[in-house]
Amino acid sequence: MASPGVYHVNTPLLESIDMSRRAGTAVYLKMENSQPSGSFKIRGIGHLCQKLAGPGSKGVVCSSGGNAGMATAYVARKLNIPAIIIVPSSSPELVVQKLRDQGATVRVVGKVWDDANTEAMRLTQTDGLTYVPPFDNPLLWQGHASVIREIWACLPVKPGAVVVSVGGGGLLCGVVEGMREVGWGSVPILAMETEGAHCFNAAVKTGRIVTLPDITSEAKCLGAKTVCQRAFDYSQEENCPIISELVSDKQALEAVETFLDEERVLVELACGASLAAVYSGLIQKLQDEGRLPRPLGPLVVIVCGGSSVNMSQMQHLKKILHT
Ligand code: PLV
Repeated sequence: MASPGVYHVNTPLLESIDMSRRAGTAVYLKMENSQPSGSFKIRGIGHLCQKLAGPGSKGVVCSSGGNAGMATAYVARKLNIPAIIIVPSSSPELVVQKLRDQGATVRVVGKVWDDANTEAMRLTQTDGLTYVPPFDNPLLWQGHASVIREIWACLPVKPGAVVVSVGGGGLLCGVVEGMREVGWGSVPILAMETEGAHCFNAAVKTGRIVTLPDITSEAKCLGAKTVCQRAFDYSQEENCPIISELVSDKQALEAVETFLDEERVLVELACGASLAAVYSGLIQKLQDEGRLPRPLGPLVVIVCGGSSVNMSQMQHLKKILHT
């Protein structure tokens, strides 16, 4: 159970023997999939709602690929206030159903998250609802930073690197802030995206923020067309070692399958992008290129989780991605 007024739980940090063997260093998994709303999002959104949406609030509105919506709906239910969640048509039906089960009103607007967000902003202006952004707000980053404080409290040594998935960059910002807080600011962060949902990588490569023309990845929860300014700013700081890497949807899906097989936990494609850093041999490749040290200290993977997955969704993805 979470403490009163706090919505997230302290999740397990598990050492994985199979992943350690593959990575050539100890791999620790921070199991954010076991948060009440199914992902890390509850950390930042719980914190933001506590500050901005008290019990007297008219309600909250959140634009989401799914998981930010799940966290918002969960917190609103606990606060006893209404929640409207706007998702794009690319979010699978199973997410819409889960959001309704949490008591939220769900509206499907537009093709990708950016479209849904325009509608959420409109409702904030017209209906006086509190806007819950999925990734771009300092209160979210402060909340997400708690994931690093928890890891710091139970990991005996400084990690060699930390692996995170990047959508709009909110988790990345929280991780950077948390790492600085605990004195791990020099530890490399491996920022993972899928090809076709690679707004952070595109910005890093181009040297400025760019807006992707479309989201072509199936990892819809990584599907923001533009990364948030702060995440890009961190990538430009000399003392902030962020390595931006991409995997294909196929690699992310294979990672989800291997993780299910070996660790007995089902996560969505957005999380598979991080897991693929280990399963696709990327860690060794970065070591070969001199971008990560060899030997490498313990590798911490934030298992960000996600609710957009079940066995039939897996079968659907296997079919369209030909795995
Ligand atoms: N998902 C957001 C943004 O979608 C959402 O609305 O749920 N891993 C999982 C399982 C996620 O759901 C997300 C974000 C991320 C990673 C990436 O986090 P971010 O957006 O803070 O970089 C469009």
